[in-house]
Formats: sequence, structure tokens, C-alpha cells
Amino acid sequence: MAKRQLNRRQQWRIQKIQDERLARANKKLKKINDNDKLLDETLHHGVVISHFGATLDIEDGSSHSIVRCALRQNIDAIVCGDKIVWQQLTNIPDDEQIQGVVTALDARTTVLARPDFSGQMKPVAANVDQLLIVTSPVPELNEGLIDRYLVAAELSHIQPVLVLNKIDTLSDEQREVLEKRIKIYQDINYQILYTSAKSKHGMDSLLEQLAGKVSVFVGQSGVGKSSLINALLPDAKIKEGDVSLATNKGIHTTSVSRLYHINKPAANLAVEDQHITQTSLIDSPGVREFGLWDISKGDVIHGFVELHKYTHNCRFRDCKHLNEPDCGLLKAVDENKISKQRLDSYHRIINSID
Ligand SMILES: Nc1nc2c(ncn2[C@@H]2O[C@H](COP(=O)(O)OP(=O)(O)OP(=O)(O)O)[C@@H](O)[C@H]2O)c(=O)[nH]1
Ligand SMILES: [Mg+2]
Ligand SMILES: [Zn+2]
Repeated sequence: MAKRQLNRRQQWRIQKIQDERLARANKKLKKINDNDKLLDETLHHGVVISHFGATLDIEDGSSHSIVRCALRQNIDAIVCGDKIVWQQLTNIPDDEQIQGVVTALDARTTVLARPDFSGQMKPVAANVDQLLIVTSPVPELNEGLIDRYLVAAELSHIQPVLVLNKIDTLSDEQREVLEKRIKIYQDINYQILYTSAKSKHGMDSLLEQLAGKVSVFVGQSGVGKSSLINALLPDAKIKEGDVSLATNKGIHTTSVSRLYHINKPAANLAVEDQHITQTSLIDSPGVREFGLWDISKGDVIHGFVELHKYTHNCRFRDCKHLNEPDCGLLKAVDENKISKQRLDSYHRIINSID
């Protein structure tokens, strides 16, 4: 997959817009503080529901209400799912939307990150248990992208699940072709779900897979991430977008990640366990590609779990698995124990890392 590099001028412009936005927010925050509307001393815990521009929506840990907060200057990238401490602003005028300030960030259990326009790694979601890699017939399934997500999930210790959505649009033959392509992943024991947000097919299995966990929905624009969350949670009323007829690509409808809760107790759990379950779903903006730029070449193999096993059979410790004699991976491909497609995908990722 080619890296999409913005030219220096574009990067400079984006950075300038971001800096200006931050400066405006900081000015506002300063005004709030200078105006004698000081922070109340009580520390509240909360979870980040959404972070847009310089403002955050926080779900308060005890009242469960949503509080709009500003961010204290010295805290960097806070994302959906982050656990934070916030403090109430005192003397808030009626017209002020910002009710509090996020003053501390708790340690994260997991974090999913991807590079931003300048190649720097930025967190996308925090404290997530599962990565739902959503795919569809249109926009077409992209194995290269799936493999990159799988590497990111494996290296971040987040459980990946593959979802093939829009199955209502498939003829029997088309479904057979796609199932064959997905089988590569089934064979290496990844969980696969077939869904239709439109006809609601597969929604029970999806809900069962999500129950009691925090899951982030990722994938190309237009595959139906927001539609799936809407199908599970009609009250969420998330905006859905079209798929362009000209390009068969999505139109990047969701622009900011947001966390949703399904508060109904999960049906598959015993009554005594139901109070501890809360199912959380994070909708995220669709991607064109998913770069793995800050991963070292040596780490990539750990993201290809079924290939990694066979590296122990390579004669050379620094085997590149290209054409070396007695390569465990090439032998395993010959013996149909691993798929050539996955080995090729591994090499493509290695080649894309500088
Ligand atoms: N036929 C059919 N259409 C679907 C299904 N799921 C989603 N769509 C349609 O696909 C289009 C894109 O859906 P979205 O939910 O906006 O896709 P998304 O993945 O959230 O896209 P971004 O927010 O741009 O990343 C919409 O027109 C949906 O109505 C499905 O299961 N079947
Ligand atoms: Mg969306
Ligand atoms: Zn080898």
C-alpha cells in the first residue's frame, strides 16, 4: 500500500490550522480561569466519550451524565475510552457550554494508535478490549488493510474480530467468493462474523461478541461501521453516509470517534454477573490506509501469528524468508500449512517500513 505523503506546504497548513484551533481553545480556557470561575477542588472520575477540536465530552463516573470539558494545557492526546479526572468550573455563566476541565489522565490498559498526516503516531482509542475490523463487498474487502489491522491488534494486545457486513447485497455466488477469501483468516483462528446492518442479519452474534467489552469499530469509509452501531443502538442515531457510485468508496461521513454504551444487561450472562457488564462501542472515522510506521521490522512477524510459529524452523536466525535455504516459512507455504498470500502481505508491510 503506497504511503500518502502530504507535501510540506499541506503539512504546514494543517499544522497551522491545528495550532490556531488550540490557541483559541487555550485562550478560552484562560478566560474561564481568569474570570474568577475557578476550579472546584473535588476530583471526579470519568471516561472520554468524544474529543473534538479542543473540547471533550466526558461521561461522569458517578452520575453517568455527559459533561462538556476543556483540556488542561499540559495533557496531550486524549482519546475515546480514556479514563480521566475532571474538575467542575465554578460560577459558570448560562451561555457557557464548558462545565469542567480535564486535569489528569489515568494509565491506559491498551491503546490503538496510527500515524497522523506527518507520520507521527497518534492514539485513536484507549482501554479497548476488541478491534472490530469491519469489511464489506462495496467498498471492496482489502486484505492488505485487514493484515495491517491484525498486526496492530496483535502488537497492542487487543482482540481482533473480522466482520463482513452488507451480506444482504450478495448473491450466493458472490458470497461464496468472499467466504473463500475470508477463509484464510478463519483457518488461522480469527473470529469471523457475517452481518447486515440493513436486514439485521447476524446482530445477535455480534451483540454476543461485544457483550461486556469495549470494542472499537474500524475499517474503510462506507463499510457500515456507524450503520452497525445504529442497528444495535437505534437511539444513537449516528449519521450514515453514501458509497460513491463513481469510485465505490465511502465519503468519510464519521469525522470524530465517539463511544456509545449498550446498557441492557447481556442476555448470555448469569443474573449475578449482569451488574458488572457494560457494553461499550466506539465508532471511528473510516480510513484509506492504515500505516504501521513506528513498528520495527522485527516486530511485524509477531503480528502474523501463524507465520511466527514457523520462523523457529528457519536455518538462519536472520532469515528474511525470501529465498534463503531451509526457510521455515517458505517450506510451510510449500506444504500448504500457511498461506502464500499472508507471507506476501508480510513482505509488503516489511518493505513499507523504512
Ligand atoms: N445494503 C446494505 N447497506 C449498508 C449496510 N450497512 C451500511 N450500509 C450502507 O452503507 C453506507 C455507508 O454506511 P456508514 O454506516 O455510513 O459507513 P461507515 O463505515 O460508518 O463510513 P465512515 O463513517 O465514512 O467511515 C450507507 O449508505 C449505509 O446505508 C448493510 O448491511 N447493507
Ligand atoms: Mg461512520
Ligand atoms: Zn525464513
